[in-house]
Amino acid sequence: MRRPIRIAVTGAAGSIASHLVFKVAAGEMFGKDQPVILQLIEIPQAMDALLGLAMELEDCAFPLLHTITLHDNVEEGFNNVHYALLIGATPRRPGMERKDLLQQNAAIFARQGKALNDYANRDVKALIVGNPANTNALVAARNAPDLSPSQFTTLTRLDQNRAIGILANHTGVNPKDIDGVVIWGNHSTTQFPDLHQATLYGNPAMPAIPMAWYTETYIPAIQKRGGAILEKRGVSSAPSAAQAIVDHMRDWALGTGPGQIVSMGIASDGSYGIAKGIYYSFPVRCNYGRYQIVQGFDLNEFQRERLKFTEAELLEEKAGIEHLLPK
Ligand code: NAX
Repeated sequence: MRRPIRIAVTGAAGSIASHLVFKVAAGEMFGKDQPVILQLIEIPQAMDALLGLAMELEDCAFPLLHTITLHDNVEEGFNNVHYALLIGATPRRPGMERKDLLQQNAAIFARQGKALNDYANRDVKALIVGNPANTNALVAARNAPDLSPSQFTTLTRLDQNRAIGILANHTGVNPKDIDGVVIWGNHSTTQFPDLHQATLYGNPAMPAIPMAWYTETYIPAIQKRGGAILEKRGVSSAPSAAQAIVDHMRDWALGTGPGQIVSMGIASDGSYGIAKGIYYSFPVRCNYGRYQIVQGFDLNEFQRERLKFTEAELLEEKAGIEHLLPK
């Protein structure tokens, strides 16, 4: 049996984490032979709910669940963690301006970045899910000077899974026979779900898809899917978000399949002309715990415009919290 790995989860009593922790404890994220220690973190007011969740985890008697620890602060909760899933964030409340939301979350993620820097394992891999995820990741990474910006990533796998699921339904192709679907940019309504490199059974997808359906129905449907689910269910996406987090971390830690392309929000290195440093979703492949941007796509005008549009939003978000970033 392997040695247990330590996984921190913030917002652990919230909707997404309440689905996620059972999947992690069942071995869906890191494999059926990898014991896990769950370090669950909440705000002080939610500690009772967190204790209840921990009791349910215990009641599953998962063989891979080595230990559960509960924390009301990240400084303790991040101690020695190998993986950190940063899900908790301040939600947008009625009447709250977007800039207030950015600033309140910047304060939370600055503290979390510092805590990872000071207490986590030196090789920690962090995934930021709490919104605005891409800008929260920038804040966290900039507050962790002893870690590499590449140790921080953001979730666009839910957008990618949505893009594949809806395409599969429309074409009748099984999701496993669809590859090369890319989400570029911000996890927001400006994201660009790109099918230009996508394949169905290994053949280019674009010739099989009417352009009007792609631009007028498909792209907006992916961009606004979160809102559509909220409207129907009255609660925001949680089981699908938990599945996407499992997919993202599993691929990052254990590697993508042969030739497979996935989308991850990562610190831009300037690839495809995107401003360096912002957390932007790119097509990547993962191997041995590292990821690499897939290079060499020959982007047309339509694609380039959309890449720039979502980049502009991220630059604007960054400008809104720039004064809070350490120099
Ligand atoms: P919930 O409101 O159900 O849960 C959030 C939990 O976080 C609460 O229990 C709260 O007490 C806790 N929390 C708040 N601040 C905290 C802090 N500083 N430290 C520790 N815990 C804290 O939200 P849920 O539906 O679980 O969504 C969580 C976040 O994910 C939201 O910000 C949401 O917008 C974001 N999402 C991001 C997605 C992505 O693809 N990047 C998709 C799903 C989701 O919408």
